[in-house]
Order: sequence, then C-alpha cells, then structure tokens
Amino acid sequence: MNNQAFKSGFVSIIGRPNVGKSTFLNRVIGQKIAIMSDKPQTTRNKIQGVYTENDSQIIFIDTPGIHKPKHKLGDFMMKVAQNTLKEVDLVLFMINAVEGYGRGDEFIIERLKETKTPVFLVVNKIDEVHPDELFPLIDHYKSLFPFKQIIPISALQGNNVGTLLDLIKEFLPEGPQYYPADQVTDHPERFIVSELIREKVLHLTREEVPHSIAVAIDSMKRRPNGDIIDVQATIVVERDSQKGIVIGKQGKVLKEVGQRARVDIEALLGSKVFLELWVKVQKDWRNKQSQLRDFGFRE
Ligand code: GDP
Ligand code: MG
Ligand code: K
Repeated sequence: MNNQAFKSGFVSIIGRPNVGKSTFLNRVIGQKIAIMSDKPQTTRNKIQGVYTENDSQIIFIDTPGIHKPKHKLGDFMMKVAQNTLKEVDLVLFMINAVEGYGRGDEFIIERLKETKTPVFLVVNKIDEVHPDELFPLIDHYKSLFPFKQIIPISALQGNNVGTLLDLIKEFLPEGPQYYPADQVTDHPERFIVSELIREKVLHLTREEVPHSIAVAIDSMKRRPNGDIIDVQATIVVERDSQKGIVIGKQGKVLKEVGQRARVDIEALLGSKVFLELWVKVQKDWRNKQSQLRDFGFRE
C-alpha cells in the first residue's frame, strides 16, 4: 500500500517567444492542445494542460509571453501573465540554449523577482548545442536569479522531460486531484478550434499578416442526426489589404486555411466537420479594450 499523500499544483510556463513552451506542453500532455508555430506569440490565452499520475497531478498553464507592452493588448497580456505568476505553485522559466541570454529574459527576470513563487530554469533545445556551451550559459543565469532547479531538456526530442516532471512532482504541495485523470484541458473546445484556424492563417500567409489577427467562433453545433458538426468562424483583420491576403486570389488562401483547419478540428472533435469561414476588417481592434473579451481574452 502506498501511504504517501496525493500531490497536486499549478505550474506556469514562461519564457520568450519560440523557446519551446508549447512544444514542451504538447509533449507532456501528448495531444495537440497548445498551438505550435515558429512565429512568436502564437499563444495568447492561458491554456491548461493536465498531467495526471496515480500519485500526483500537474496543471500546466501556458502563459502569454511576457514582454514590454507596445500597445493595449500587450498591456493586457502582461497583466494576465503577472497575475498568473503569483497564483501558481511553481514557475518554469524556459530559455533557448541556442539563442542564449537576451534582453527579453532580463525583463522576465525582473518580473520574477517581484513574486515569491519558486522558479525552475528550464534550458530547452539542448539537442542543438554542444554540452560545453551549456555551462557558461547556466552560470550566467545562476548569477541573475536564485533558481530552485536548473534542468536542461529537449522538448522536441524528449530528453530529460521525465526528469523535469519528477522534479516538479517533488516540489508540489499535497493537494486534491482537481481534474479527472482522462481530462487534459479545461479549455473550451471553441477556443482550441479558433486557435487551430488562426494557426493555419499564420502559416499560409507567412509574414504578410501580423499576429494582430483574431478568430471568433460564431457558431459550433452538432447536427440533429449527430454525424456532422457545423462550425462558422470569422477571421478578423485590421486592414483591407490584410483581408485580401487572407482570402487570396480567387479565394485560394482562405480555401486552403479552411481545408487544413477542418482536418485538425475533425481530429480534435472526433467527428466530421463542416467549416465555414468569413473575413472581416475591424480597424485598430488591438487598442479597443472593450472588444478583447469578445475574442476570448480573459483575466
Ligand atoms: P513557444 O513560442 O515558446 O510556445 O515555442 P514553440 O513551442 O511554438 O516552439 C518554437 C519553435 O521551436 C518550433 O519550431 C519548435 O519546433 C522548436 N522547438 C521547440 N522545442 C525544441 C527543442 O527542444 N529542440 C529544437 N531543436 N527545436 C525546438
Ligand atoms: Mg506557444
Ligand atoms: K510560438
């Protein structure tokens, strides 16, 4: 009989864009719930991934990148991220072993110093560097902040990810099992669907459409006979020129977005999906705080 108490807690993953936060989360949870992209700041909302073992449960929060706010949306994201840091049991500060120390990290470390939450330094992408390069990098970070643990990993290949999970478990307080063991996310499916569509737009338009685009799910309903889910969504851009790019010549780009998104949404929902997409111009929406909520930005 195992008489050790159940452990559980909330873990926030922070780090500069593209260090591998979503890749890590996806590897641990084993399902595509956070959206991966090689463009920065794909993840704008909190996404919880729940990792359950028979003696523990880790609830991961993939926070928006902390960075110096340039406009209202940035401000809002910062507030979300900072509140998150205070609420969690542990923070994983992830860095990229290839890029090394950068000014974005300096800003994050300043924020970390403002909370009492313990922090692990996770050095990701070690598959891309020689071990000798790691030591000076780690020493540098050590001199900046009293990390409780320093763990080099490769989120992509899986090296040391198990070790990191064990260390997290050791650190968690005794607590209840918050979620059923088979639940990996408490995020509404609608949000994941909108992120899947947004991801396809970003991929297919390359650098031409900025991250300011948003996707709103207008309707998501299963047909009465049960075998098809109808999804209607609107892609919101800031300028007419962007609308043209998203639609493409003779609607080619939008059609491709729809086809690729549908495949992923069908996999997510386990059902045939009929997807309809619209594109709408809404000028300067980033600076309109009141509209943020409509697109699912929550505090
Ligand atoms: P996020 O912005 O921090 O969520 O970063 P992502 O998880 O979206 O990853 C950004 C890019 O880095 C993607 O192209 C990933 O495939 C890549 N990446 C993530 N982890 C690793 C890793 O351990 N090794 C390598 N070589 N690439 C990685
Ligand atoms: Mg991400
Ligand atoms: K990203």
